[in-house]
Amino acid sequence: MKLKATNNGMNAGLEQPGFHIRSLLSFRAKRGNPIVAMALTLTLALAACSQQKTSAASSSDPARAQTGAASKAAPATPGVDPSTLPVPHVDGARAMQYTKDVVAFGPRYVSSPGHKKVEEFLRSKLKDDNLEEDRFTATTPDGTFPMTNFIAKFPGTNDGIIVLSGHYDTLYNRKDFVGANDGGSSTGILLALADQFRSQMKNGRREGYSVWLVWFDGEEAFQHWTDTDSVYGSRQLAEKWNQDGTAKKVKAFMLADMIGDADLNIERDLNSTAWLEDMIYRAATALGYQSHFYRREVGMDDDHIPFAKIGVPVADLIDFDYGYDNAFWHTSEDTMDKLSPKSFDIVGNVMMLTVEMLDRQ
Ligand code: 1BN
Ligand code: ZN
Repeated sequence: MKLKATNNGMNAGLEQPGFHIRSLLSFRAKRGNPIVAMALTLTLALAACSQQKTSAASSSDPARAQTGAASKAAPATPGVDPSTLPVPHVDGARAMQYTKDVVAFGPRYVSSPGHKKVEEFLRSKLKDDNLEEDRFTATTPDGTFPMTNFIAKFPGTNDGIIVLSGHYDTLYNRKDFVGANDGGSSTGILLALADQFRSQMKNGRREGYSVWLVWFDGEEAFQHWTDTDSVYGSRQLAEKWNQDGTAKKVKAFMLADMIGDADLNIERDLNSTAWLEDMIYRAATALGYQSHFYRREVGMDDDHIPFAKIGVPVADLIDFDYGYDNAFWHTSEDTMDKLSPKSFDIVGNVMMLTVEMLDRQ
């Protein structure tokens, strides 16, 4: 069963490059309208129902077809029951502190002093890990710039790689924008996840797949979000991994973006791979966090798309309803006071449990 949302013009202001909203009813439910409250009940029931759909059933969606992510078959083995796995304990307060440290550097746009400081910060926090710096030069509408993706590698006993990622840059030349949620929260949660994977290492390996944590540079557009002015770091790395054969080894790619919002609602992204999104929902449900997941269906354009285009299974964990009508997004209001350690707990633990599920596929 699927909720059919019609666009009657009420959400017209939300339509923008990179973002396409599908579930109007569930979106409007946040606003406290009584009709919408009824719709919410219906939406939640329908959403729960839709979770049982197979990935094949939802792969007819044209939004999925555009990335090719839908064509990637789900793993052949039956899914592991997440309730049989140990409960993960990602430290949300620590993730929040990392985010606060990063935000204190000020704006982190490419070429800014804050950008250099966050790069130094990543080097210092990851100094004991196998850290690779993927340096490249990006051509943007404002000229060419050096950029760097950071990759912390935690080798595993299984043959294959799970990528967990986010971005650390902020909007170009915006001196009033510190991106606590947008760019800050992804940096912080990945550092807290690094703490977890570091503690799992025995004789230089973790039990399971290799986990690679990636902090992308240049996610934000320099002028206006287009295919050529956005996601510079992920486009560069996807191309590199496609060329050198790494992409074929990637079992799953998860992106965390804007996950610190105290009012956490992770979208179901129609541009992500259905079986991986389903697996994430099963992990969230096992941990009792399902109310924070998939109230809306959206089509997101973000750092996962370059990997979807080369056939890697991807999932974007993003809350794109940040403040009333997403009012804090890309504004000077994107500050630490809007975030909660609980949201970092939720997303961190769900990502961790999903990794453990993938390990056992
Ligand atoms: C997310 C956070 N994005 C940028 N900062 C991606 C995006 C781009 C989302 C355009 C919607 C529209
Ligand atoms: Zn942004």
